[in-house]
Amino acid sequence: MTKQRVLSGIQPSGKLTLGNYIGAMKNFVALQHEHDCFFMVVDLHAITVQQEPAALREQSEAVATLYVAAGLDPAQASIFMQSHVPAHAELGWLMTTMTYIGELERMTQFKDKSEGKEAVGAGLFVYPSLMAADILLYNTNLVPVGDDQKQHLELTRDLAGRFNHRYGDTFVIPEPFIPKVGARIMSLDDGTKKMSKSSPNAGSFITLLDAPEDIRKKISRAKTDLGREVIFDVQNKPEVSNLMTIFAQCSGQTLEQVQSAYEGQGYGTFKKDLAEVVVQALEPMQSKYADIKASGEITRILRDGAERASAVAEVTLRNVKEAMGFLPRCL
Ligand code: ATP
Ligand code: LTN
Repeated sequence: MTKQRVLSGIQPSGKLTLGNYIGAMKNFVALQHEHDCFFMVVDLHAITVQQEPAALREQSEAVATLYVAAGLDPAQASIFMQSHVPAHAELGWLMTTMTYIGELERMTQFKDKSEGKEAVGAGLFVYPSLMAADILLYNTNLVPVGDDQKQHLELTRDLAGRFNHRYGDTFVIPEPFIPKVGARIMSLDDGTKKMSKSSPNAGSFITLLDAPEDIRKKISRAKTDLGREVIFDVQNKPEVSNLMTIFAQCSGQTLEQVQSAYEGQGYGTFKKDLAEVVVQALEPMQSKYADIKASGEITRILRDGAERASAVAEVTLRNVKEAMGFLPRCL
């Protein structure tokens, strides 16, 4: 059987959170051995919200380094910066012309991120067309993402189908790959909101590089529902259920195992143990992060990754342009 192509990306719009790890990166690592994988740092997406240049540089390098620290092997998976492969911006434009305004207006991420803002950049609006280009450039079969990206994936599938119908079979129709547990880790201060790295309240998320004492502090302050039982019930106990999901994902246990281990015990003991489980889960990643950073090898990893990615992306882009009727450039 030929290997399936897997592609995904994370924005360098802040420090990566436990939500990014549980919802997406854990699956990147799991998929790399069986599949042909491309994982990028989507810097062109991050600038749809204003970024300070020094912060963008630092965060971009941090995300790439965390990919490797979390267990991605650059020999197995191509790791690269989106902006190092110009085909993304170019196909992004072509896909924007294939997208209807009504489709973009329905995107909940756009509605959430633009809500209450006076000046909203046009890039934030057309962002899903660029994401579609990212995916379609690589003939991607599977896209490992968290639950919040489902709608963007649906649009990508619609755009690929529309293109194929209009210009002939060109794109592979991709499938989302979403974890059964942990696809939507919630904020520590509000069990109805997604944990997000760009939240203004740093107490609402745990970053992958948080120091153990910060992790303990954030978990002890995490909002818990009324009552005292550790029971998984998303409807009535969203905050505790979220903490139980984090526990299960960081310890490798099932939700049932977590629930029965804490039967009859209060939130206090549970939260204390949860903090230790999270600290232990992140410790190997944090020490590997420090080693990779000190070695300076990320530059080479990104250069190799961009080379492998460009080789695939340029072929697709050439086929797309030919199908659309662009005059070929003969050298
Ligand atoms: P931002 O807050 O800047 O929008 P984000 O934290 O939502 O960023 P992204 O870069 O948009 O992160 O997402 C990277 C990947 O992590 C995506 O696959 C996304 O679905 C996943 N992800 C993000 N937040 C969560 C979460 N809270 N739970 C599960 N998966 C998540
Ligand atoms: N939209 C995604 C990031 C993203 C992505 C992609 C994910 C951009 N391009 C391609 C998967 C495949 C997000 O906000 N998390």
